[in-house]
Amino acid sequence: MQITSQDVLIVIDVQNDFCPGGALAVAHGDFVIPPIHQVAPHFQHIAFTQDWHPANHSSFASAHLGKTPYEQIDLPYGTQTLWPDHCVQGSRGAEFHPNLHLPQAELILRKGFRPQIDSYSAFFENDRVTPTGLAGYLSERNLNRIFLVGLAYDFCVGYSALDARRLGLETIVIRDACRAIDLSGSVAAIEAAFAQEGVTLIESARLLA
Ligand code: VGL
Ligand code: ZN
Repeated sequence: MQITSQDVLIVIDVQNDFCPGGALAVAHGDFVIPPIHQVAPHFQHIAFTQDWHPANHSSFASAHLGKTPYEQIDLPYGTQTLWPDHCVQGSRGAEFHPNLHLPQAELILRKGFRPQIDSYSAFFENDRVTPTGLAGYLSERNLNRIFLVGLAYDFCVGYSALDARRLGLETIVIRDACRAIDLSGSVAAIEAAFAQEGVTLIESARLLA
């Protein structure tokens, strides 16, 4: 697969709290780093997202009396899964994993900083209408095909991929450079949506050939 100057690699939330030992650890979350390092040299453009919550964020179970992590609640914008406190602004857990080394990345996009709304997707918050600004950034820079890697496959990577399709971007998820949380069928659900919306799944080897 040929990478061009209109392609961008978007590295989703490879942060300490999503890796082993972190507050919302994804199984083998750090295993995404070697394939990301393998594909990165093929791209002329790289962007990061960084989950970046204020303390007491509304997606934290601890912010809701009597609620525990992984329960769901209804918020004004829809159903929200509650998480352990994670990726709090300025904390160690919110930092990128120390082994991730991509100094050439051109953008770090922070998301989830509004106290009352969670933001899985790199493009829209969980109300599906509040933009993060990424669509405008990509459009101004004439970047129209995105390759997604990182954490978590079935939440922030998946929602970003579906929103990218909604925006008309060609969207490719590099499956072996992602790891999933897999909460009550979330992997099957996101893959059904990928098939429906035209998100392409590939293995990193496709880019290295
Ligand atoms: C994520 C749950 C909560 C993710 C972020 O990066 O997939 N998941 N916040
Ligand atoms: Zn979060």
